[in-house]
Amino acid sequence: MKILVVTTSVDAQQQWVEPLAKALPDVEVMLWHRDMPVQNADIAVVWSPPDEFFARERKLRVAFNLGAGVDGLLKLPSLPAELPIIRLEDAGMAVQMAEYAVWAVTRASRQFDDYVAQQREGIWHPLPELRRTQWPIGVLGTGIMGTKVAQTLAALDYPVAGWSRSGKVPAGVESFAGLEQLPAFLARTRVLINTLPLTPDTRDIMRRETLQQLLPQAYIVNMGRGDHLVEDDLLALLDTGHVQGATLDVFRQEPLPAEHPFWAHRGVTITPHVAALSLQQETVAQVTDKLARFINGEPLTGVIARERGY
Ligand code: NDP
Ligand code: OXD
Repeated sequence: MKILVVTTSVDAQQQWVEPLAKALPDVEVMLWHRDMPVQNADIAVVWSPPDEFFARERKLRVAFNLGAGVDGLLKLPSLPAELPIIRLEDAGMAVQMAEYAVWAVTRASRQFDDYVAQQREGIWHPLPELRRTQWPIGVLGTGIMGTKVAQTLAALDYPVAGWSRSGKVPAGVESFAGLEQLPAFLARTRVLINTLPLTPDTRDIMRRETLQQLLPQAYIVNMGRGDHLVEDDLLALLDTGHVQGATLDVFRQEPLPAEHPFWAHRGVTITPHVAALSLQQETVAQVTDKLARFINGEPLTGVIARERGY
């Protein structure tokens, strides 16, 4: 049995190949290189692989994704239609997403950004108290990531709602389901936090028409994918003041181009796609466990439903 690891990480050998080889002593684990001959590998462990990899390795039985989102994988033309794709489920990422959301929300609602600005000016000036009812939060996508985000913010007593296809939300979070309930969800939301997967149904979901339906002085937090947000529409709504600010981790083009207006915009905070990192120990443990189940023909979770795209 042979595993090929394909990632964009510079230290993939140490980060993924060596720990996987240690955890799976009976399996050959190798780092894939463009210039190596075809390996006829059985298993792929990937993050952002090039299309060429799937064009060349035609004997694969399964591909494990080293992340939660599989949009980058599913768009590859050479990815075989029947190849089972298994994604990471949580693996230590959900708590990081929740942390990121708390950071973004409290900077705006508790005015921590304003205090940083005041410090720079040497100003000692307590600002008015926070009324949580003035900061209703709406979480787009209440899967593994969105559930943790919604639960964490609800535990801080913000009014929180979640929007998904099924309407499944954790206790204490208001539920909205499907496109028909999207307008009502947006109309009660001031802080919109995106944790959706990128699919044909969710692409561009945050655009002028939807963002305009948010409460005034809205705030946007995007941790899903860059293609969920129409960036020019956000910039236009920041200019009108309908949106007061945004914290963005993901972008239509990554790395964000040097000339992009987000870099210098006062209302925008950016991070380089790090809201949640794939943690080595948790990821290797999960991939190893799922691999053993796959080999033994046992049921396993995290299998992508190709027709719905997540
Ligand atoms: P899940 O599959 O567990 O959850 C997806 C959620 O989105 C579900 O609630 C699902 O609804 C909902 N959803 C999907 N399509 C639609 C739709 N058309 N309309 C309404 N709701 C929809 O995924 P995860 O929570 O594990 O991950 C979500 C995404 O977070 C990833 O795909 C990735 O893009 C992003 N991510 C970003 C990271 C970062 O560092 N920035 C790190 C990790 C993940 P239902 O429950 O009804 O199926
Ligand atoms: C993921 C990511 O999808 O890191 O896991 O974006």
